Amino acid sequence: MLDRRELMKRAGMAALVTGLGSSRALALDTVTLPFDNGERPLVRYPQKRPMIGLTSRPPQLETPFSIFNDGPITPNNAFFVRYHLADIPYDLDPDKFTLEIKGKVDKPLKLSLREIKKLKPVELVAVNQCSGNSRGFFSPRVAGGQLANGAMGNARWRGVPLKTILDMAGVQPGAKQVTFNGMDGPVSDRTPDFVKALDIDHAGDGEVMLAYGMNGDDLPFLNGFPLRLIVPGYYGTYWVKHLNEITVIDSVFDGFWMKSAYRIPDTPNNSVEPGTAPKATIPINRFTVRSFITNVTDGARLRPGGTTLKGIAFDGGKGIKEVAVSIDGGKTWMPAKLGKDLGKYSFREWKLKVALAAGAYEIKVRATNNAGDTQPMDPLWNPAGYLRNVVETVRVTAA
Ligand SMILES: Nc1nc2c(c(=O)[nH]1)N[C@H]1C(S)=C(S)[C@@H](COP(=O)(O)O)O[C@H]1N2
Ligand SMILES: [Mo]
Repeated sequence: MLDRRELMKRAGMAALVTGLGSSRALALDTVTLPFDNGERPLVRYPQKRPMIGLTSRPPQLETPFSIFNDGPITPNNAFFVRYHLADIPYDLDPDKFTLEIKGKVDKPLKLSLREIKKLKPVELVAVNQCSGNSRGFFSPRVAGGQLANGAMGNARWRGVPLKTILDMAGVQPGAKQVTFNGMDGPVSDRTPDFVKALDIDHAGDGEVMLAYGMNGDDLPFLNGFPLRLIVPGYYGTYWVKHLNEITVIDSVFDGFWMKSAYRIPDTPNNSVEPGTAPKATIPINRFTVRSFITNVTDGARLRPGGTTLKGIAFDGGKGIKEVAVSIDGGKTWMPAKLGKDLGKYSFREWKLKVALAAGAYEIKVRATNNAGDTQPMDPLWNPAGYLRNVVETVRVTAA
């Protein structure tokens, strides 16, 4: 017998499938992102509030930036969506879903969602950020999705450590990497399937996680229902959605999405002279340090007097040590007050009260992590438009 909760879940899923599969997303309005050709439709998808639409097949949705001012956790219905391949498993049945673990293991496994949920759960707050977040601001411009700053989000993930499952399967000596494949696929067989890999030690570090829960709910379909990989501190490209196949291998994986795509220059700060190509590249890995002002937008007019500036900062997992704010274009800096620590992989809120006499201000924010890494005053450049972390500026007038 199905209980009420289970029935409701299935009805919800069915509605979701029809919504996504047959009708097209509803365009509501448009927004203009602050760079050339920045006009975007605001679109509606099941389980999502109006989002900034980048592409529709597959759906790619950016979070409207104002959401980041509401709190350090990004709501599920506002969390960005990124896909590469248009064949998305809209009709997947969570009761039939299985995760396969195979390759260089003693005991290949096939686990149902129910079996995975019976294993001891862990929870972790972590930022997911697309490698190309903020790519639209690159100058000179680069090819790829022209995103503003909304291809990131912070959630409380619930699931099981990947280590638990690797230990159950028994990794064999000589294992080098683990590959991850999800249920989505290419529509043409000339497009390589989306498969990502992590080194065996990283995969088994106890932090990399198989998540089925997000902010106290199931994962939204478009964020990888029913199971996705969480790679804390690492760019979203590794966070494989609709994950159903894990393979332990004894070589370095050479699939397209590791060997050719998602590479950064192998230089000291992973940047090159604008407009040039790097001699050597490595796979993209941890986030650079970033910080944003969330409660004042560029071009805003404020009342003279006291104003509390507020925002968020994050990094690739050392944790944020300090956030400094300048209201004079970077000449002098004041330390901001950090908000509650939700863990070293989370957004960290900051705020600072400043006094603004009538006049024009160039407000900047710069974070430093516990390893001493900080943000450059001038943007760094790489041909794929990754890793953007220049000190952000908003210009306001008090009048
Ligand atoms: N199965 C699958 N997983 C995927 C992708 C994909 O195309 N297919 N894209 C990756 C990339 S590049 C990013 S940035 C994140 C985005 O996660 P989200 O859509 O939940 O925000 O998913 C990752 N996982
Ligand atoms: Mo991404």
